Amino acid sequence: MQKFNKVIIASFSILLLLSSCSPSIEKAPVEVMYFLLIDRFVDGNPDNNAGSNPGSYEPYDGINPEALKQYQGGDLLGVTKSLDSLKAMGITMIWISPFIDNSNTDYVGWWPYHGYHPIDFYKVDEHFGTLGELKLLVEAAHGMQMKVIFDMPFNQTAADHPWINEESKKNWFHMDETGEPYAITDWQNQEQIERGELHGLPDLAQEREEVANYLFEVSKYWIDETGCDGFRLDAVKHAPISFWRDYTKRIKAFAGADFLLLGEVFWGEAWRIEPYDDVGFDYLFDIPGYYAIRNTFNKGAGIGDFSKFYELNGQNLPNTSFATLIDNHDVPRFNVGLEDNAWKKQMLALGWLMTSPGLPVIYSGTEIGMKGYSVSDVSGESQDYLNRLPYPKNFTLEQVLQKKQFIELTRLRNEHPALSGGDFKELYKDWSVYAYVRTGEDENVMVCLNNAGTQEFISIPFPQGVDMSEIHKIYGEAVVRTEEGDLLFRLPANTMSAWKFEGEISENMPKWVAFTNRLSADYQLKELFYIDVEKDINQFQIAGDFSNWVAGDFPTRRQGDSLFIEVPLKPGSYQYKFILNGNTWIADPHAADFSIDPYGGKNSILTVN
Ligand SMILES: [Ca+2]
Ligand SMILES: [Ca+2]
Ligand SMILES: [Ca+2]
Repeated sequence: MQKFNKVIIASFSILLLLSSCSPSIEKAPVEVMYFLLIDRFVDGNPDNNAGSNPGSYEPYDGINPEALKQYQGGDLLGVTKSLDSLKAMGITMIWISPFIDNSNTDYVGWWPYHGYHPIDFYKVDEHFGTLGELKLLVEAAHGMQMKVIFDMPFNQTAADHPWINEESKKNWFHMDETGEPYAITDWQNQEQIERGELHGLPDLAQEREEVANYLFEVSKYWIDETGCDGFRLDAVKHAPISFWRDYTKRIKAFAGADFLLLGEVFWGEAWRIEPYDDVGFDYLFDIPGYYAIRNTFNKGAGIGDFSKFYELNGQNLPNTSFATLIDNHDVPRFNVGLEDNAWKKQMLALGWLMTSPGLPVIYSGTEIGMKGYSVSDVSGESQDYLNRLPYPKNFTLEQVLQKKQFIELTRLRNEHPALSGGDFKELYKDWSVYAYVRTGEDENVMVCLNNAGTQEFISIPFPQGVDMSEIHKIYGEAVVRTEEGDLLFRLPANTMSAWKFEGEISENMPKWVAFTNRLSADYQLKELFYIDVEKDINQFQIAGDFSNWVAGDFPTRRQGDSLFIEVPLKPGSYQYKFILNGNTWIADPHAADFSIDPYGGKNSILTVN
């Protein structure tokens, strides 16, 4: 069996933290955002694939990654045609990569399929479609109560933007004292970060009034033409804060307070994002949280570190609402480095995203477990394009099933507003298990994450006044049973589960502090076995070398979908079997190891340390 007794053992030291360390939750609409690269998503019109240069298009054959440096055919019409399936997936908001007209040549071998090399801010790129098709997308999305967020790249232009050769536009770009552009070499120097060239691209001087006005007029144009619902602003830390302060104010004044502004300040440390806390964006990306999620759910770091990240976010950025993510187009996909359990781990990370404060942003392909790559997987100068594979035209059976599981998560988020807007309180954390409550207006949702590759078992005391019979599981496979006023959780490996209940939890919360490892010393040697109930099982017994292979008189109980049996065992190695209905001997399906018995069957093996 799995060693889920590990947490129960009295020597285990348990941290109880009941602090409320949530980020600001003032703005908490029930939304799930989906981010897609237009070129990599769905091809709605093959006629535009080559754009104005046939050399720009090279469909990826699944083998040669070099083709990923070129356009793949996705377009705005493809997004519009996919709205039904996005809606069915629980998506309420779509962030599309920049559609603004990009350079018509490659840039050191790379085509600007991603959209971040603008050549005409007032045009739709010919690969992606027409202004009419852009309007159609927004209109169709609105007809389905979905929002569309445009990606605005305002830090730089394409290397061959016509302004480069215009004398009157010379001071629209940042130069050094000698009148030459320069690269960012010191990433601690904010002036360089703002004025140096990113990826060698001409760097706009947003502190100049005419440049700021131009970018504002461009923004107004797209809002006026399309009625879009917001902007995702690219490379925010690479333009002056004074520009953003002014820009956000002007956009809100023009488009209204509800027009969403999401800023990309790509720093992994909360203190470095702090200067942007009150600049006027509705949301900033939670890059510190991204790293925490990656470290904990991909690399196995402890929950304590994980939780600390969020505490720091709250301390450094009290006014910020976060757009949360497990990955995006600029980093390796979440599953890079994970093997067999990649999907389970990803679902766990997404489970956190869907039950924690913030605006969850899902990178296209996540819902079907699209594989990502690290630089070491394929030789190449950048890993970006390897994490931007074209979205599959047809799903495998596995992907169909994965998408169904993903939908269960968005449904959980969308059907329980406490998960978006509720207060966040930690209930319990140890190395691998994290439990918290989201306290909403009408209901409370309790969530338990088990980041261990083994089944774990924890107990949490419940406050007086909460009727435990009214606790309903709304997600996951964990089993809860009550014992002397405590809730005992059996948490399957690498899973999340959630329950809802009513009650005045905020009032009662201080009483929860009484978390103790309440199990007495003799409990230390008890092992808990269980079997999931199948039909026709009415008696569950165990026999092994610890009982001379006689069905022992051990306490059993039924809870939820499982039957439990408790056996006192001293440290050592044991062989055993389960006995069902007094006569059917079977191996423990959850055993960590097995041996062959004298009759050719299987004995389960358990080692108690
Ligand atoms: Ca196309
Ligand atoms: Ca173009
Ligand atoms: Ca800049």
